[in-house]
Amino acid sequence: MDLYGFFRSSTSYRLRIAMALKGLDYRLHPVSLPKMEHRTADYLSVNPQGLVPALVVDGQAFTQSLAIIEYLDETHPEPPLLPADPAARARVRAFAQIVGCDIHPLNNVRVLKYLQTRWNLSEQDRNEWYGHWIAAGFADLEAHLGQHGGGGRFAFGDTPGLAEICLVPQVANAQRFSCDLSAYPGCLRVFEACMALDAFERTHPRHQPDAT
Ligand SMILES: N[C@@H](CCC(=O)N[C@@H](CS)C(=O)NCC(=O)O)C(=O)O
Repeated sequence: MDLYGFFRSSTSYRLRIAMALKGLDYRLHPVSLPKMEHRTADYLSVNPQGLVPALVVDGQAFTQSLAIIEYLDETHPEPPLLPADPAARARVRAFAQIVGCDIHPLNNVRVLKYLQTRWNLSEQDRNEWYGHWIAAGFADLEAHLGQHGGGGRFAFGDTPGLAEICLVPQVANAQRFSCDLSAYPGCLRVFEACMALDAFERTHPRHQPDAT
């Protein structure tokens, strides 16, 4: 398999964790976002959306991290990334989608850039925007954990899966922007439990070959 990603991209980190949990190897093709390599003709031929990550399996390109992760879960079912019970699956997916649909798109590189270039936001204003959506999103994650979490070692039980795959990169990203996450102790507890595992630690941006 060929993984196209960027070390600092949280959606690429999601995919790295999922593949590590499943013990899947891949050839890495670094795509630098600062160098705009995601907009080159070469990369657009892999993912016409011009976003990372993308995964190529036997010549077929897959895009959108959550879709790729569910594809991998279906083609390599062990260990499962979602619980067997449909209601429990819906809770895990809802948690993952708070990150994937409600937090990440508002703070993506192209959105932050647009705010700065089109609307002349200063770096301080941009960081305030970022921090605002982190605070709103993490309050929602914390509430969801409180209502449905169940008190296991991880977010929804004693094994990590899709929820942690989405949470950990978002925490790592918020830390890079120096956001104070102390108001979300449930999320931090799950984050710490994950970072004690090799699959989350060795896939962290700081250990990637393209890290600068
Ligand atoms: N919903 C997509 C989002 C992908 C995405 O936006 N990736 C970011 C990096 S985390 C990116 O490529 N950003 C480039 C840009 O904003 O120009 C997914 O989950 O794969």
